[in-house]
Amino acid sequence: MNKRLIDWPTFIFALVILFSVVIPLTLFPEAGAAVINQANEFITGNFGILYLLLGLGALIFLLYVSFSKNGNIKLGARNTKKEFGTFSWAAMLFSAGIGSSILYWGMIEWAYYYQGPPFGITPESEEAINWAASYGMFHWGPIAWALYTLPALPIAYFYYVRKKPILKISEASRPVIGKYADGPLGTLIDVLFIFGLLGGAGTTLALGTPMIAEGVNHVIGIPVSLGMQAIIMLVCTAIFAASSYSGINRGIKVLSDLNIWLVLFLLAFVFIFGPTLFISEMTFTSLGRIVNNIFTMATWLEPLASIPGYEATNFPETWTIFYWAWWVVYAPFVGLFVARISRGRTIKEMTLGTLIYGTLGCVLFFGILGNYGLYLQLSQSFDVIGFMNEYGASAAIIAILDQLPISWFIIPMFTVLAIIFLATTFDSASYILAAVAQKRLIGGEPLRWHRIFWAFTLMILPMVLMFIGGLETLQTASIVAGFPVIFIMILLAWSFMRASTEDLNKQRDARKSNSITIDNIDR
Ligand code: NM2
Repeated sequence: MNKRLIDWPTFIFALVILFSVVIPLTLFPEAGAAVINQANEFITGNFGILYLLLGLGALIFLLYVSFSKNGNIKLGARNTKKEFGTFSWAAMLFSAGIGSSILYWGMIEWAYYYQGPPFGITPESEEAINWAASYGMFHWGPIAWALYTLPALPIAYFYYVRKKPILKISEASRPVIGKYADGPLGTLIDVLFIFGLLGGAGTTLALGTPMIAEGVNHVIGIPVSLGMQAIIMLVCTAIFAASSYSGINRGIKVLSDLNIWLVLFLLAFVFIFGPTLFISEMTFTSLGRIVNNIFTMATWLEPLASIPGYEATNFPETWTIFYWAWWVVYAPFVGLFVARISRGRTIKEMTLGTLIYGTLGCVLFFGILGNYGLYLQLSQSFDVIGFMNEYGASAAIIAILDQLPISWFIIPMFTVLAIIFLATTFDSASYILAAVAQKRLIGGEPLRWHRIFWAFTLMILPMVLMFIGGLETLQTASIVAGFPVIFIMILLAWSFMRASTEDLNKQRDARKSNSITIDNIDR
């Protein structure tokens, strides 16, 4: 155990912030929840525009970079082979960035839009149905994936091109903040990122645990209780801690591959045994609707809401802004992780690969799982909405699955899949948290005990909140915890452009004067 490798200021500061949230929330749960809710409303009500600008800006920026000279830069020396084949790469990327929440929202998001559609449309009308089938895909589509991809650029660049064995957000900001990366500003950046990720993980667990609990209840009949949910959290933690401990080339990779195979089976099953024609047509039509309306959806802030007397839907705050905030808190982590697994690819391959595979994966979930539920509702085979409004979303998800043939097999499989999905996000998250709270890596990996430490730390906040009955407060934890991350994102984009353009210019000058060139520019 090499304690000198730990970045103590970052490590301690992050824990201090975590406990300064956990302790007051434990002592004063109601007042704490009220403060958090007010902060959420304040941020989404006043700064929503920042999130939407960031989302759209990130997509445009990435498309620009991919097709510019900077996009041809190879991550590694000219002859470096890709460290992972494309299947494993895409599987790891998807499994890291997407957790159990896609099973939750993929199945049920349409039901919320159907009852509370955007743009002042009448609830449960035909227009509402069309938007209900499209909006989920949009919230998990190219803009969301652009938020994920943006931080990967500077991080991968410094790690493989400038060959710094450090996986830290502060390190990736160095071209802009210079020597301050080593001082308190650098620590602050890393701590804010860690705090954001803990918030994002809280949102994930607050949604995922009750759903897994409903699945377990359905399979073995144990009623959903606090104790049972706590055991579920602990089992999940044990799984992802073990996977993180065994590292990227073993646990994390094996679990990600397994995850993708299982999920492909589930999706294929629902597609074939569900209403295949309806699913295909609705998915295709929704994609067209999104392409047609992407700017409208990506910029809709319901400005009239600030006019007194206007009956606001709050759709942008509740959905698009909340979603972008949630993607943003995860983004530096996914960026760090994507960077770590992308050795041997070019910036363009990494960027377009993430955008395309990520979006496609999410389209499959929403297209197949979501439209299956929608079909049940519209064909009146099962009243999903009625069931959801009475028993809650988690129970409705399991009830939808119960309509499938051999549901005695599908529901346990779905439950196990949710656990694996959660584990494959949290194993990489604890791996990356350990990397960030370390001064440097040994053999490309953070210390093992350190990974385990963060695995359990990820669980502290949700566990505490669950016992004081605040799991709902945590569902929006991403928003407050993630606000500062918006600025870190901008810093990261700037940093990448500055460093890579500087290096490209140096190379061009070196060519002109026939002196040495940089090794890593592939052409
Ligand atoms: N995102 C993709 O809970 C999860 O599935 C992890 C969630 C940010 C909405 C990520």
